[in-house]
Amino acid sequence: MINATDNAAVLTSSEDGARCELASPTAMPAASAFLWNRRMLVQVNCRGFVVARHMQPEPAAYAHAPNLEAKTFMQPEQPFYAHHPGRFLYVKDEDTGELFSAPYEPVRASAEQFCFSVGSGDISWRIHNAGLEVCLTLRLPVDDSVELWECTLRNYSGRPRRISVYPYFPVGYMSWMNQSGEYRADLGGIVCSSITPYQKVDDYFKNRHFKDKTFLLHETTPDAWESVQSTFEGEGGLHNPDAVRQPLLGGGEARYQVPAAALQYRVKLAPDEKRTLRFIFGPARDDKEILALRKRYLSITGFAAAAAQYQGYLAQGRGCLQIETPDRELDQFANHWLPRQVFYHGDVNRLTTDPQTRNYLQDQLGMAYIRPKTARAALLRTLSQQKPDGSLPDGILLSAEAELKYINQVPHTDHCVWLPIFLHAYLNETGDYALLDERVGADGNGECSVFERVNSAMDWLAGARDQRGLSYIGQGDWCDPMNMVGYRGRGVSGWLSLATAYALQLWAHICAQQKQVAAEEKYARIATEINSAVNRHLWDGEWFARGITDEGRIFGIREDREGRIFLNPQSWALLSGAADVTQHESLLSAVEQQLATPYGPMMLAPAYTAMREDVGRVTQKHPGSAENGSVYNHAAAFYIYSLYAVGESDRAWHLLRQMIPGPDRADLVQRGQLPVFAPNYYRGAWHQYPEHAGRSSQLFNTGTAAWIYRCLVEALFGLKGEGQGLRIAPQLPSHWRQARVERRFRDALFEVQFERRQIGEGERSEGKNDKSVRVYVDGEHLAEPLISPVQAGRHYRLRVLLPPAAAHTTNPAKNSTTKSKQQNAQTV
Ligand code: CEZ
Repeated sequence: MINATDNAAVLTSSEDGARCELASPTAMPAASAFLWNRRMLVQVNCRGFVVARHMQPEPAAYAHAPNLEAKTFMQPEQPFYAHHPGRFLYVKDEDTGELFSAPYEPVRASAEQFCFSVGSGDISWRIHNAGLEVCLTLRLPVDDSVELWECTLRNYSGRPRRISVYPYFPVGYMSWMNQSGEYRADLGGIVCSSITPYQKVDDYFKNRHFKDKTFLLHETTPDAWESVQSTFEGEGGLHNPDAVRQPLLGGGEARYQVPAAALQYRVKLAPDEKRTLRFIFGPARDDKEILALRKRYLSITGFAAAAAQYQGYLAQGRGCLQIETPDRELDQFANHWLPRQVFYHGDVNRLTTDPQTRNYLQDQLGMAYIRPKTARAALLRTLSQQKPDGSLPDGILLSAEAELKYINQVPHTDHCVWLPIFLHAYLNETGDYALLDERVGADGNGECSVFERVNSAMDWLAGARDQRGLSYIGQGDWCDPMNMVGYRGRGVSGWLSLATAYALQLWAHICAQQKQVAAEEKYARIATEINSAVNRHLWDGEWFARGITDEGRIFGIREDREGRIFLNPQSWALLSGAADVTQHESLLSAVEQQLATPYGPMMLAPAYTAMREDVGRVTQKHPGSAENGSVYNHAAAFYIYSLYAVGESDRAWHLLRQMIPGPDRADLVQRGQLPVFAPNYYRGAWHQYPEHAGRSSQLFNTGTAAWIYRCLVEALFGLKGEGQGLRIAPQLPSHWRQARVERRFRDALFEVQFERRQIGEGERSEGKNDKSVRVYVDGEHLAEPLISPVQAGRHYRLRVLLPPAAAHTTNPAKNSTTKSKQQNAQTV
């Protein structure tokens, strides 16, 4: 057992930050990492449990639970249980009968050394147990649904060993209609077959091309095998299965029984001898496909080629920023993990076929910094699905067969808002104003330019308001489960009103650049009207309310015992300018007093503890989870972005830093997450349930990634595109003395050295309060901190001198979090 107060590091990272290593399977038992490719996604936890989906074209499992599983989207805080799908390797000493399993489940024998090692392109373990080292590595190829597993055993016990090694890959309850499993010598492994259950004739025609087989193929022929799950497990249970207590697995065939893929290798290892085994595991339609995969991958050269290709794939997602700052953990997160997460979202759209429109546009906003041509195509695709009235559908269909599912069958009112928000980022990053002239056809409303389509989306937004001038919420806005504020058609959203004002302002700005003066004036005027309406109806004295229900009740206000203050209206009031300077001060302090936690700001507080039928499903979620008062990182990212927008650099930095787990042990253990992605939330309800606050959802699907990347590029380091140039307006935290950054921008490279001027330097000539940033390009001082035009292919060397920090400035994050984190430390 590892204790949270133990000083030994639970987590280490490689020098360059590209690997993150966890030294215990129990300190953070749900800690996970993920790999994906264009066809599949695997989330692997440190103990060996796995959630995997492949696309056919809808997401489907190929290793199942032992009971009938409901089809659902990726869920937060996935519970694990003994028979949860996973990938395991039992190791038995033939002489002593001693048994352990790698990585940790199902035997749970404590190892002399445990290391869960996560790289950008692989997930590995190194286990030392009973004089044996077991290394397991999982990789994916770029373009097939198949897991590539390599297992190396080494005898470091100093004596000859006789062991049996059993890869055990449970396949689970495949189908109530038809399932089986058998060893296939001709294919070289265990193949489990099934028929996806259905009842409607139509479904037969949809399903008949499904990959209903699950295979585990070996490179080296095993000594024995078993494909009946219950025979393998027997009465001993998964932690001590009957089958491994026998000299040899029994070779059983599953005939309408729950199948499993278990192999046995009897191995003799001399001292220091090593043995490597390779396997592939995945779904397939038929034998032919299984054989083809075997041929393509199942060899040392096949694995090596796939690994190299995968690294090439990941290199496309390396992002536009490399940083070297006084904060090593931030560097690692920003250089390796965050752009990887942005690329995952943008390249495969969270492996959905009907991404929510707002998610799609925000994920593609992130892609503007990574691979802008993908972002461009996504905008065109979105507009090609615009409705004749100018509104956008709830999800964007990515293929002809795709259908709107789950939440996309519930009408939400905010989708159009994300168009100018996307365009603002995209146009700044690329300068690709020609996009606005592209012609786009859409069903039922002919062909017109992007510019015209966005105009009509803005007109729709401007029109979808009540007599007070506030935006209708319908069955939800950005907050999906806020479904009952306005379901009777009258309720309005404070957040959406502000977001509409902000979107219209951004669009008015683009209209101005396009010399569309009338449009500019119109949208700017409506934005001002909305800001006034919000002030008139929703300013509660210290902060902005969240909305007004169908019955005319204002909520998110002082009188509310629960859901008293919401974060989103405050952030977007800063962005839209609805908050004047006094309101700005007041709402920041309200947020700090009521929403701050050591893990970031909560999305609302106090969390609801009972259903409010005039607010909706959000109030039914467990207090402190998801939208009901967690540290919902997407909302935290909006807030951080808005703080930067109003120049609150230190506050913004403090919250941005809180989003990354660690580096101190108590914080890592409390969050239970590796700093290899931003999760959609950390548990909130900090005042109600402090012992659970901070716990990560482990869900890496989140709009957070794009926004935080944007904050780093454009705000923290202030290397922001504008018209034909790059503007330099950094907002480094005041305790940083220097930083070094490489920024790729429109095919040019900027090597930037930031240095903070000392107090005294330049004081005489420019006065003590000189807050200006001085920029030198290749040694020459720039009168204005703007490089324009930017020459493609050029390597610019920039020296950026920042104004001196005020004498009292300290590191706010370190000071304010440490105490609370210690109070909150848990022993595990
Ligand atoms: O989904 C996210 C959505 O994908 O919730 C966000 C929303 O802005 C994103 O578009 C805030 O509501 O339906 C539910 O109750 C779920 O909680 C979803 O709202 C949530 C998923 O957990 C994320 O995958």
